[in-house]
Amino acid sequence: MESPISRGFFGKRRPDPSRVPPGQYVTHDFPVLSAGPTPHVETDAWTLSVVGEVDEPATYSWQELQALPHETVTVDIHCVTKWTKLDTLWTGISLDTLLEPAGASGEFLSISSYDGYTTNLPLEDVVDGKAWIAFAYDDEPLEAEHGGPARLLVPHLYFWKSAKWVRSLEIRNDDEPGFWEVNGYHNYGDPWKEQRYWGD
Ligand SMILES: Nc1nc2c(c(=O)[nH]1)N[C@H]1C(S)=C(S)[C@@H](COP(=O)(O)O)O[C@H]1N2
Ligand SMILES: [Mo]
Repeated sequence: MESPISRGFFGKRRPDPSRVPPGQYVTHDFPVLSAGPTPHVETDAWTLSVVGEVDEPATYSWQELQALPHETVTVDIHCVTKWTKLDTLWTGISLDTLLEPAGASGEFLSISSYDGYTTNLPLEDVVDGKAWIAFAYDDEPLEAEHGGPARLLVPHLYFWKSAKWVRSLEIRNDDEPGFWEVNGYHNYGDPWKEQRYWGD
């Protein structure tokens, strides 16, 4: 029989270093990082638009978004302020589900949020199951301070790319640096390459 002591010991084992990018430490909290105050957007006033270089622009109401197929994923997230949180559980809509019917044809994605925040990504970083519009965290509705009712989730890049309170997805032919990207953060933000700031 396994003793409680060895269980406790193994439970406190250091996290698998192959899952922690260079310069990061593992946290068990969920820190809140916002550039400004939390906007409170009611779901009946909430919409998400898919616009720009698309065949069919679309605006989803909350009910229309909820009617799309949901996915639940467990992913590791990495903030440029050096915390990493392993095995976070999210439910949302894959960006593939929004971008395929729109017929997106540009190279870049520019995201705008209800607080005025913007960020930018290559389109290829949000297709093929790499990004979601997440509305639940740990099986609970996403809290407003973490981006509820819905946020972008792009776990393979630093977490500033995961725009909270997401409002529109604009497909573009040219790259448009967002809020942090014009203020010194790296344009791409790969945590495994430590792309924190301009020139990294
Ligand atoms: N709309 C919006 N999204 C945002 C931000 C913000 O200020 N506004 N901050 C970004 C930054 S810098 C980080 S690290 C994460 C933090 O998400 P959290 O507060 O849920 O931990 O959200 C990102 N998304
Ligand atoms: Mo951040």
